[in-house]
Parts: sequence; C-alpha cells; structure tokens
Amino acid sequence: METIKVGMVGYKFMGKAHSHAYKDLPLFFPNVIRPEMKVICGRNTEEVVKAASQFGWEEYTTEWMELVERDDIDLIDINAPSNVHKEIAIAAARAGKHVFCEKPLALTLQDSRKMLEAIEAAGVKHMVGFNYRFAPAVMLAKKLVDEGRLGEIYHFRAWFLQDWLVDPNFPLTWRLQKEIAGSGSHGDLGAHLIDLAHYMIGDITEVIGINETFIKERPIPTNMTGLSATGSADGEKEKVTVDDATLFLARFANGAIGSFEATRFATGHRSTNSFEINGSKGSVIFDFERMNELQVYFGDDRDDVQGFRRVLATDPVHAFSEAWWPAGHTIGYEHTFIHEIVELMEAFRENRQPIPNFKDGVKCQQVLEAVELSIARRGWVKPSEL
Ligand code: SOE
Repeated sequence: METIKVGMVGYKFMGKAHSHAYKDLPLFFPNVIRPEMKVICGRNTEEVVKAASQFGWEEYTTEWMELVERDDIDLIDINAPSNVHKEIAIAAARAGKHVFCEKPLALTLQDSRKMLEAIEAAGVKHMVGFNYRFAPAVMLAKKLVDEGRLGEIYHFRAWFLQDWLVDPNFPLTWRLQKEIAGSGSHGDLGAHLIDLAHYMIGDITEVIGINETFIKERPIPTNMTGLSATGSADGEKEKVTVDDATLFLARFANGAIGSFEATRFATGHRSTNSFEINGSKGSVIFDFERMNELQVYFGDDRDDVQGFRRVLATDPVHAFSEAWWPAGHTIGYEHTFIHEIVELMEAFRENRQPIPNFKDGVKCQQVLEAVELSIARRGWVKPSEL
C-alpha cells in the first residue's frame, strides 16, 4: 500500500503525541494508509537527536527550510510554538507539501488567512490539530445533535479549566508571551472549546467577553520544556503579555446561546475540558477527564426512570471503537491524536480535504479575535465582520 512520508517540526508535548500516533496507527488501523516517520526537526541538536531516537524517527534535522524542500517528504507536521506556524506552513505549501498544523493556527486572524490562501493556491491537503473532536464520546454527542435526538438546541456551555499557573513564581514560558503564543488561555484552551462549538452546534454569530491577567509579572525562565519551566523566584521578572483567563458569551446561528470559560487559574483543576448541550428533547454532558463517557438525558424516557444515563462510548457502534479493544476497555488522550491522523490518512485515500482543516482553523481564529475585540470595546462583536 502507498505510504505518506512525514517530516515533523517540533518535538515537545505535541511532538510526542503526534509521533505516538504515527507509530501506533498501523497496529490498530491496518487498512489505513501508513504514515512513514521520516524526519523530525527542531532547533536544539541534542534534544532533537534524543527525540528522534525515543520517538522512532528515521532521521533528524535542525533546518526546517531544508526539510520542506526535500523530495522524499509528502507531509509537513507543525507542532512547534505558534509564532512559527505561519512561515513554515506557507513555505511547506509552496514546496508542494501537505500540511498538518497544531492549534491555534496562527498568532492572528490575518496570519491564519494568509496561511489558508497559500495552502489553497498550492492545492495541497491541510489539517488543523483540534484533537478533542476525535474522542468517540464527543462524536456521539455530535451525532445526537445532528440526528435531532436533543431537539432544538438552546444551550452550549463549555469550560476548560487548568491550574498550572496558580503559583505566581512559575516562570514566564513562551505560552505567556503574546509574540510567541498569540494569546494565553484564550488561544490555548478556548480555541478547543470554540472548535467543539463549531463542530457540534454551528456558526457563532456574536460574542462578548471578559478576561484577566491575575499575575502581571513572572520570573524569566532559565529553562523551558513542554509545559514545564524553571526559573528563580528571586530573579528578574518580566511582564506577562497574555490573558490568564478569558470568558465569553455567544449567540449561534441556530438560535442557541453559549458560555465559554478558559482559565489556567482554576485551582485544583488539572485539565477539566467539559461541555454541556441542552436541547428541547434532551441533553448531553461531556468531561474529558472521563473521556470515554457521555452523560445523556432524553426527555421522552418513561417518567419513572428519567435522569442522566452514563453511556460508555467504547462499543463497536461508537466512532473508531471497533479498531480498539473489546467493548468496555477504555482508551485515552493519546488515542484522540491517532483518530485525527486516521482522518488525515483517509482524506489522502479518498482524495478530499481532511476535517478539521485550515478553514476551521481560520473560523476559530475569527471568534478568538472577535472576543478580544469585544473585550477592548466592552460590547458585542460579530465574528463575520472581521
Ligand atoms: C496546555 O494548556 C495544553 O496542553 C494545551 O496546549 C492543549 O492544546 C490542551 O489540549 C491541553 O492543555
């Protein structure tokens, strides 16, 4: 069978998640096009050599510009910090490579549009890394909405709560610097919620938000890796230039209303990524910390047994589940990335664009920016006007 030869830029948290997905995919999805782990790329030679051997890449390089020009590479996977997404994605597309890019697509809406433009002009395939769409329980929630089982949708309520920045002496990592990350919890966590809302409920027509940066200055880091960083509490401090928390309200095109909360200051919540949908006939509740489960309520259940039921989305009837273990044997965070890459490989086989792609990335960026503008203006903003 044909294979897709991958060159990957980035080797930290997402680099590991993507590498694991490429590696495990053929074992569980033998009929899907096999990704070949050709070259991993990163700036630090020592680190990238280590990553290549630990993750199972054939070769390493420190030069992404050379990587995107190589004839033996079909797909460029970008999971380095957000400030380099644009340059690499555009160069890769111009070199005729397909592109898979982590979220948020870019630092700004304008940049994300330029990326989409370049990608479309090159006629290559493109995908954006909204991995939570690929949890089988989330796919079940979408199916119930699409089938009308929840009736007319009234509410979408979503919250992504982390607490890794509660310590005021946690250093100023790149995720706290606007010029590298674009925004704080808004683009990092809120972006996932916005994408899930687009996926399950549809277009967002109007937003109004508030945000806060609770800790204004933090120690300059001496070392950063993935989500962790070291630095001295007594050392020099610099300004935090992103939001610690962003909340917003939204109206959807289908008449539903929504609330969104993304924060890194929810003490005790390591990574609570949840949503609830309420419709005229029923509701669903999802919590990623129990990602195999969907709480489902149907208003037409018999009166004496009404209530939320816990559906374990691991039966062969649930998305992707047939490929895994016997019913009831659960899967984890890393499997969402495998499913994401199955979708990408299936798009190659069927010669179509994968979903979610850069168009979804731009749409998310439009809402992110509309929320920021609404905060600056202290009023409602329509994403479609940006
Ligand atoms: C860190 O906040 C982070 O790893 C995000 O960058 C991811 O996108 C999210 O899935 C989990 O949290």
